[in-house]
Amino acid sequence: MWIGVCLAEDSLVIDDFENPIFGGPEGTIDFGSGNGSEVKVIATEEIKYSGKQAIKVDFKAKEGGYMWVARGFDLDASNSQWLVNPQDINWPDYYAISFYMYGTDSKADVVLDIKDKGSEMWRFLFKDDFSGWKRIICPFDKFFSRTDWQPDSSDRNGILDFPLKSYQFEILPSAEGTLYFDKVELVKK
Ligand SMILES: [Ca+2]
Ligand SMILES: [Ca+2]
Repeated sequence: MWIGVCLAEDSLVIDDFENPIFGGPEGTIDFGSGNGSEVKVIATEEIKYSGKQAIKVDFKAKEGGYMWVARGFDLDASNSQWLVNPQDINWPDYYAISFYMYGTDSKADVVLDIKDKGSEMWRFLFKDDFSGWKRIICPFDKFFSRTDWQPDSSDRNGILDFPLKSYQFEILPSAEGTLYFDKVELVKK
């Protein structure tokens, strides 16, 4: 039977963590920490949302410390690119970036930062206040330019300039535990 309905794709998958996951200069994921905080990232097949695997992030976020888990372009880990080149994305079609997080209801403050074309860092704040997988949708107009830190090369112009270059997850102090992330998408208007 012919069904005359064609559902338009409402999301573009930009990352699914299906490749080997490792850090370092040749890494496929850019992660690190300082001032007493710790973070470790591995791939896991046991808890995943889509495909064969997700990333498992073990962390200790200490007061005064910092940590990050990043994927994208122009990062220190040279093989951490998304599935899609940012230059090939028609950014005006999308209003949000989304991802899946496996929460533990720890009440920890978690952030998604995005780095814009001018290397300005923009932040979206949320809480680990649920258990299991949940899609977190982060509209671009809900991000704010970070005032606590910016890269030296940042244009700091207060404008979210596209194309974006990278995104990163961070867990804010004080918190300790394990979170899983999977399937990062851009969401159509
Ligand atoms: Ca996956
Ligand atoms: Ca900017």
